[in-house]
Amino acid sequence: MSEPHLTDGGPEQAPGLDLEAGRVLFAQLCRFFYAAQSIDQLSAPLGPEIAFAGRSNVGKSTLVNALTGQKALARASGQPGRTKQLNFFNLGDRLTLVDMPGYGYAQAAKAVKKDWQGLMFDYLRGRPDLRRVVLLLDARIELKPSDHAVMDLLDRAAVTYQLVLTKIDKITPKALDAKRAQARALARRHAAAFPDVVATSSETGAGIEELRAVLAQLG
Ligand SMILES: Nc1nc2c(ncn2[C@@H]2O[C@H](COP(=O)(O)OP(=O)(O)O)[C@@H](O)[C@H]2O)c(=O)[nH]1
Ligand SMILES: [Mg+2]
Repeated sequence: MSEPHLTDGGPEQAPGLDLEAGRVLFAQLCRFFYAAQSIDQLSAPLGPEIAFAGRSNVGKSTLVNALTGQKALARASGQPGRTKQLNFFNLGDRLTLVDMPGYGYAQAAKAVKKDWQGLMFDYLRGRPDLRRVVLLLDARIELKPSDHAVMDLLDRAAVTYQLVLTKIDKITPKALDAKRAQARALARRHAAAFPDVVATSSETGAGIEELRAVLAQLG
């Protein structure tokens, strides 16, 4: 059987997803409550956490803003590689969203190891309340060695992660089909990867409701 034809990032995996639950969760006030630059600055979790990871400039901060409908919540910038800290946001006392530092600015697996060995790996491994890592991949760009290195690291940390494509407004429906199939195949090859892939655009809103609903199941 061939893949069904898709025209946008939305509805394909919608069956069973409670979009209303996602809407209600993300309609709540979300506020920044602290940043950690080292492991000793981490405070005890308030409850379930979802962390957003991905290469610098992939659209992490923009996605957190789109999900919460708060434009200036997580700082989005055109200048990659700036934030080297974990930023914690409290969503209605139900879910903590964690904006992780971008990796692979230098685009080398080696750089990922160096960046992620300390704080990030400690955080990922030692956080029982971390429900899922949302791993963002730019739909326009081929996977880099740094992406593979992070997926391997997440497998080793045994943290469930979910692949989310970003910036799908920048590609054709046909290219998106191919990218989605590629991401699914990739997820199947990784022990800790969740099988579903969500395709999003913070620009058009495609996939945002779906991702809210997916995350609402975890909080
Ligand atoms: N066209 C388009 N641009 C996006 C999208 N998401 C993010 N961007 C742009 O990509 C750049 C990097 O986004 P940012 O959120 O700062 O990336 P981060 O480094 O991963 O936090 C910014 O210029 C954003 O406006 C999207 O869905 N579509
Ligand atoms: Mg950012």
